[in-house]
Amino acid sequence: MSPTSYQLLHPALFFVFIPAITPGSLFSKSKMDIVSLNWTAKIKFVSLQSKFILFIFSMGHQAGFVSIIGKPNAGKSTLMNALVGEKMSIITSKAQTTRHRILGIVNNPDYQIVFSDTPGIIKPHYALQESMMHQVEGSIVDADLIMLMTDINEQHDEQDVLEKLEGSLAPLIVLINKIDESDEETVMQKIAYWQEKLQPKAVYAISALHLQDIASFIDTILEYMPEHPPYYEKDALTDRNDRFFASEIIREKIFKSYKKEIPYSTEVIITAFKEDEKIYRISSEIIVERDSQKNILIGPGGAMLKKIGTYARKDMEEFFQHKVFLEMFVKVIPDWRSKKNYLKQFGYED
Ligand SMILES: Nc1nc2c(ncn2[C@@H]2O[C@H](COP(=O)(O)OP(=O)(O)OP(=O)(O)O)[C@@H](O)[C@H]2O)c(=O)[nH]1
Ligand SMILES: [Mg+2]
Repeated sequence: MSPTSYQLLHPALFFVFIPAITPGSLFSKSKMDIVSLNWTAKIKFVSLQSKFILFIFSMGHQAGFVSIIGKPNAGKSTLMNALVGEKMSIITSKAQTTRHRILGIVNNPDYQIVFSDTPGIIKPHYALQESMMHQVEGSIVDADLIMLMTDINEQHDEQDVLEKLEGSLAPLIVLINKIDESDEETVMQKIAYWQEKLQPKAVYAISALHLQDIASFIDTILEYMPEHPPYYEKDALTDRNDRFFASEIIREKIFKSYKKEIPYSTEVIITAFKEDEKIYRISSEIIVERDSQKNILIGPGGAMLKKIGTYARKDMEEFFQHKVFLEMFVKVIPDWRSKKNYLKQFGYED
């Protein structure tokens, strides 16, 4: 989110605009003078006040955006979940699991760090992947700090990732992930490689899956966070709603239960989400591209779909801490991944 859009959301706005509309209420002595100011002067007055109030709000408080980028399957979502301490993003062993930029927010009385988990960087082949790459680009533009995550087993073919970083002025940290699958010598070689290749602010070798010292990780990130008031409410964990998480939970089960083609041809839409006191009633549509995929997804006598439904419902009950009744329907929309009108309808930006 850009600082401009922040100003539209932040409660400080009310403090700024109320005196702007009725300046006399704050400055009774010079009421006549202020009322007679022309509009240009008023705007300048508001702008100065707004800067002053933002300054007061930000004193001693740090806030900023941290973008986690990298190739598919590097472990970006695993890291964000570990840092936020909640399962914000779904994780599977398949590449291109994450399709949206998802914010995970870490709050403390003195700071607010807004992490962006992003889709893995690839060369896009269809409109869905183009939208995924636009989301990565947006997160780079917004970033106060970029964390480039790379898998230690990767063979240095990260050209697509490096191209995305061209022109970015944000400080860069490189994270070499999955060191639990490697040895010390390789780790040292990779650290030297990235240090020389990008001259980042720092290179860290980590295992996102077994992240030990989250507090010192956060301290490191704070070195790059500017003084700024919080961008979101201090109890916010994410920008996404319950419908989004419900659809992601179903998508995760599909990614885990089927081989190559089905997961990538599938989208999940939540068509109804009714929060009754005793039970959440959730209806969903699973979209595939062809009849043959629909048959595979449903399985003989509906067995596969039933399995996915049970598996997803249990996870939802844990996530929402509420009983869930889940309905699933499978629908075919030929080539939906290449059709911009459907992508927009499914929540993918241009
Ligand atoms: N051994 C090991 N596996 C890891 C580590 N971090 C993540 N993984 C595994 O790597 C796979 C991919 O992890 P994700 O967090 O989904 O990766 P991602 O970068 O978000 O992937 P995309 O969303 O596809 O771009 C999963 O099977 C994780 O369990 C790690 O530190 N060590
Ligand atoms: Mg991911």
